[in-house]
Amino acid sequence: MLSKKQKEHQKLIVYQIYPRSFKDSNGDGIGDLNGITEKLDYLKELGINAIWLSPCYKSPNEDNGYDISDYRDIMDEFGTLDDWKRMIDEMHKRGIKLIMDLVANHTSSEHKWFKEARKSKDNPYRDYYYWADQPLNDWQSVFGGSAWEYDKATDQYYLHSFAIGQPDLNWENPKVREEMKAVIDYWIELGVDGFRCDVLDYISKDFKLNKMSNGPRFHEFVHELFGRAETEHIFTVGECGLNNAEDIKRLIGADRGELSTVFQFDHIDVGRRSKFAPQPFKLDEIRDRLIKWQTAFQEHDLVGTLFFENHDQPRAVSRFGSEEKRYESATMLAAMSYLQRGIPFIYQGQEIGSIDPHYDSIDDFDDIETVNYYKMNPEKLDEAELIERINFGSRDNSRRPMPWSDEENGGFGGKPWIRAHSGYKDINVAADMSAERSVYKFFKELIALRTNNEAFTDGVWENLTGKRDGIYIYRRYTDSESYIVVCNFENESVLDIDYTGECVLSNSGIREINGVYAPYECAVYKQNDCTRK
Ligand code: TEU
Ligand code: CA
Repeated sequence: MLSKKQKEHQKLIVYQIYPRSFKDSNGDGIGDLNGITEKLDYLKELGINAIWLSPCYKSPNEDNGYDISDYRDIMDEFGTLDDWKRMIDEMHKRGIKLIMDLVANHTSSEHKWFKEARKSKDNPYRDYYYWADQPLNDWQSVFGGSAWEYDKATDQYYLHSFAIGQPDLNWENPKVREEMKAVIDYWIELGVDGFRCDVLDYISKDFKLNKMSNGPRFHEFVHELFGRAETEHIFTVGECGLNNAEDIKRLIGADRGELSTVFQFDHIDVGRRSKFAPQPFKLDEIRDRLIKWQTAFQEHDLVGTLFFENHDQPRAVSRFGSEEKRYESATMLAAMSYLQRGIPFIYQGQEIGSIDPHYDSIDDFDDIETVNYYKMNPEKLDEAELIERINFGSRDNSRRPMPWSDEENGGFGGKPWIRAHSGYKDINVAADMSAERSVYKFFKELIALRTNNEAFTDGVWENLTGKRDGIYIYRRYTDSESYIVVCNFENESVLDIDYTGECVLSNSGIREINGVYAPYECAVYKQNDCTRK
């Protein structure tokens, strides 16, 4: 049985905003908080009820806000704390919750703690970070190169799991944990409803077993942060690379006082053993992993997350669907994912079926991981091939300014901080909303279907796929309602699917019930037989 809280969480429909690229309200080319406030009616209309806002704190932007120099204030380009207060107020007025990004593993090297720490070995802030005379191991930074950076002032190395400008906090130091609790409480005081916790499993390292994340004190630290009266009502989702149901249960089990849920990447890691190099894969493999985790979470009374995209990932249509059959695959992927058991997360632009853009020059990219990869060129590729790889794997794929219309720069605002999406004239909010086959409209219908029927929020999930390739069929049901979701995720027709009933959602107009599914066709049927197993 799920707890009351877990049941509430299953009703969330979260929309992720990458603020730099969402809406520029004052024409300086950078998305901002007032821009978000302007667009709340658009989001309300879509049907979402929570927003995860990627970091909006003060930052030198080496990693676009994931390098924080002041946890308690707003980045200048994004506005002021007053703008933020107005924004959250307007969200709450519309019944939309705000989930802030909590980057607890590292600060910016421009944070006052680090500026102090690097001054001298006996500085009171020294132990807020990891220092050593020599690199303690051969750990590699996620963005390339050694994770240990030499710092001249004190002739020692410091640890950074990500960019050089993102030194890792030393969570073994109780003062660091106190600081982070105070940060959490500061935002709770100001009314936030939750936190998405960036690379949370990195906060405990295992120097003995040589693991950068998920070290021996991980659960203890998370419990210390979120197992408190102050955080009782707060929704938390951890970005954690856990890959086994028992481990996940230890983190998000209802009785643990740790997190509400986690992001796992198993399903989208298919076909991408390396970030920039395409690998052959079959969508059946993704389907099988979805089934595996649906089964495990249900068995263990856990609530998971449902997503294909975020600000680190390519667009799902380009990676898992078909750009030629954009409408069909964008909508099918949405149905396939979001009607399952768990909490849907929609990434900005996904609701209009965005695809990956394309550019010919490195100058049109900004992401630190991409730029590092270009500079290091680890496989010594020629320029053309390197640029192709970057177009394939760059995190900028999903970080282009949100195209609101076909006006200059997609109606985003001023000349954007990063080149506009190469395809904004064709794919933009205004065009999609008024199209006959509108991805937005499908998302809206799908969200309404999910929101208004308990079978999807709280019902049992049952796999009906059988042994066939190319399809995913599942049922969601309670004692009083039952729905069958049929997804053909291949670019081929499939035959002989005999699930029928009243068709309540489909991406092919009104379905004739003939058992044939066109490429990327999906349909949801309401059934009369609701027997709970
Ligand atoms: O990303 C965490 C991360 O570990 C990587 O898995 C991710 O694959 C990375 O983007 C490489 O492509 C989080 C944030 O989501 C990301 O935007 C930040 O850059 C990173 O943490 C550091 O804070
Ligand atoms: Ca702006």
